[in-house]
Amino acid sequence: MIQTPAFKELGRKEEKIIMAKKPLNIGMIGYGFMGRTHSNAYCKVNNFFDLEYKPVLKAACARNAERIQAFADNWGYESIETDWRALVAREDIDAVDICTPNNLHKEIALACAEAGKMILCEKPLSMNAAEGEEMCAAVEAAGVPNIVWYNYRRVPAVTLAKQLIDEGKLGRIFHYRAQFLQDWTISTELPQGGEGLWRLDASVAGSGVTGDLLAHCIDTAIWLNGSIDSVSAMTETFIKERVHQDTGEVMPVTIDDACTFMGRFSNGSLALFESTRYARGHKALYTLEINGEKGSLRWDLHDLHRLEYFDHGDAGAVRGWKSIHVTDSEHPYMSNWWVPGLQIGYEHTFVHQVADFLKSLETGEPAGPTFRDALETQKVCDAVLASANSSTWHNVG
Ligand code: SOE
Repeated sequence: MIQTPAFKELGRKEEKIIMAKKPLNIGMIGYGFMGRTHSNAYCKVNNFFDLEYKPVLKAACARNAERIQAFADNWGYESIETDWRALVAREDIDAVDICTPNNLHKEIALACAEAGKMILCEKPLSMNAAEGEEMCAAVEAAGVPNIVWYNYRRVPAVTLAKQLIDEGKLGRIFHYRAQFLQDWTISTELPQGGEGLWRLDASVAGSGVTGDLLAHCIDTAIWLNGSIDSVSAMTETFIKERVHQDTGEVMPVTIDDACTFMGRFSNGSLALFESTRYARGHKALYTLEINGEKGSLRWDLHDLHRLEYFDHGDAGAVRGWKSIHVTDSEHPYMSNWWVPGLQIGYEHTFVHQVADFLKSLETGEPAGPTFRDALETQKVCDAVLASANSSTWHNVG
């Protein structure tokens, strides 16, 4: 263990706050984009949410000592490790945040469960459902709190959609439509695999857009509209070969660049989902629309603080789509932030997830999505890929 200067400089004021709360010692494995969003959330959560627990940034871990030290210094982690096994073995770590590429999730999660550590795992849960089953069995046998970072559930507008649906405002649901569109892999010059590009290597990521983007859409959909029973999918790999960063050789691309599927939910409604990294002009356009007997809802990540709502119960002359600016103190999570009318953004969804996770430690009521919830999403992803491979309908399960 190497102590970072940031910890040594910790002011007396912060020490007092830590002592007044129950510390939850975090061990972070990974330092990429998600390592940053999660670290930011741990730092902010107690400033805005009244909770018994306070995350303490105990250790950050990655193989490259210089880079993980820089990451640790930036976020205020007390120490670093260069071997994740050493981090998991440490007695001063309560909860491990798995922010590694997907092919390491299972091994680390199993070790954490065995060591009795809580786990906050980056999405998708695993490479496939078989791995996810093992992970669920391990955390459930060990009885350790666990959660997966499907953050979009906690955009206040999406949480409001959940409330409206649960209140029966849409009535019987007929259609659920979702898209996640990006355009960052269109260039044929882009290599695959290795640092920063492991999402393009199926042996590390498990799949392409299905596990990376559609998984978000599926998690939200199951949460809002219940389970998906069967799917019919197609995938495409538009660029068939790319240089692999690790070997320098041109190799076949084995991920799905685009995936579209239709399906049936258990409640009888129809699903239509699309994700791609080839939608020129779109960077992270996650949209969803739900149509019910009494009303419809529509949400768009590029305008994330708005929820569009059509209420068929409105008087005919004024009936129409309304755009709810989800910034009022009565809206989900918003009373913890600024004053009505002032919006929040992407990073706050991670703060909400940490807040809910810490609350769940107080109440003993698990915060979702647990590993078991995320396994449902994994099963749908598996069925989607199997369906695309066989060009036939597949049941989920
Ligand atoms: C991929 O580009 C990515 O960063 C995903 O991995 C995230 O889960 C998604 O939220 C944004 O896009």
